[in-house]
Amino acid sequence: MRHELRTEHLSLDFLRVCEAAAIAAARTMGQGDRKYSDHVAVEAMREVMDTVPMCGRVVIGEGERDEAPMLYIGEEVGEGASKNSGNHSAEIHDSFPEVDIAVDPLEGTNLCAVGANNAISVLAASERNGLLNAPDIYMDKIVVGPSSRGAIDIDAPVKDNLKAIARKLGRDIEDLAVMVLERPRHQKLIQDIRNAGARIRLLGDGDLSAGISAAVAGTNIHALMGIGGAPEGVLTAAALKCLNGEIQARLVFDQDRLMVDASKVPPKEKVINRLREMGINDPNKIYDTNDLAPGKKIIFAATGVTDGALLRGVRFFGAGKRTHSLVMNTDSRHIRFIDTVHVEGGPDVIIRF
Ligand code: VTB
Repeated sequence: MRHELRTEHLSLDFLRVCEAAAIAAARTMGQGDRKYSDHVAVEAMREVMDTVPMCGRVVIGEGERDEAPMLYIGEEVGEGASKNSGNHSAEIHDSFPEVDIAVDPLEGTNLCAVGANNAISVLAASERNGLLNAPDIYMDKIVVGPSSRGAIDIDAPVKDNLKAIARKLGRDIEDLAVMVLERPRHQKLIQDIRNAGARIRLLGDGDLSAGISAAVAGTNIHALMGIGGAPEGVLTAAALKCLNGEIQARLVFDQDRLMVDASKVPPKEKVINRLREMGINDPNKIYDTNDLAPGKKIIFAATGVTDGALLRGVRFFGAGKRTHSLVMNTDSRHIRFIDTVHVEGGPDVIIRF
């Protein structure tokens, strides 16, 4: 009989998966080779993933099967992935829970390559169909924490949203700090935020960790606004479900609006056809947290690669390494910040507090 997904049980398995990816990526920090950093994170994540007792299916991964050798969309992962390999009987395989997986083994490849803050390894999981199979295109997002839930509207003027957030937080607009990816496409957004009087933290990369920070009080970040990746939007939504935050989002495929290299954005008609194939009939739909992560049982795990607002980066020392992670799920009211010492040496190794 197939077991149902027990989030508490699998959470620590997914922690191991993120830790492995973060350690591998952190080893390459500052080497200036973002592709290599990503590659080692993917390999490490993939390897540990197969030790997780589940029948996993990648819904957000490294790309389509023909462009990604590992963690491609549709790839089956976990101990139950292949009935013919491994040491388990078919009966045991069938008992593993069915899990959908969204991964970003190295969110912020550039950040890792230059040793900048906020690179993380991330994984979200849910029961089948609990995470939107979002295309790898751009997405406009606005993310806020629990206090500002219900106050934002992605179609409203920036100033109105900031006013509403400030009111909910019991402060002035001038006291807000908004995170925005530093990109030419955000020139107007940045100007609008400045005109409204709020403060801004421009990000080189990594709007996923910024979105999580916006949902956690005490980080001194009150919102994330602007256009980043759609897959990152789904992962953010998974985290927000556990943190009671809110995201509103909409896919963006207009080359004029994106102001990125034309090779990065396929023609609009092509994208719309592709979306239709994926079951997305209204390309202008506004997604909320539950549309992006509809799952009833969601697990979210992230490990810091480089230091960040929320998580410390991997530290290496003579006899091992130390990682800092965030692990949470929608079932239990536990938000775990986990500090792990990975001991490598023998019985004389000294463990520091
Ligand atoms: C976005 C953002 C990510 O890369 O995908 C961005 O969501 C890519 O945007 O967090 P550009 O094409 O404009 O560079 C990240 O910042 C890092 O992967």
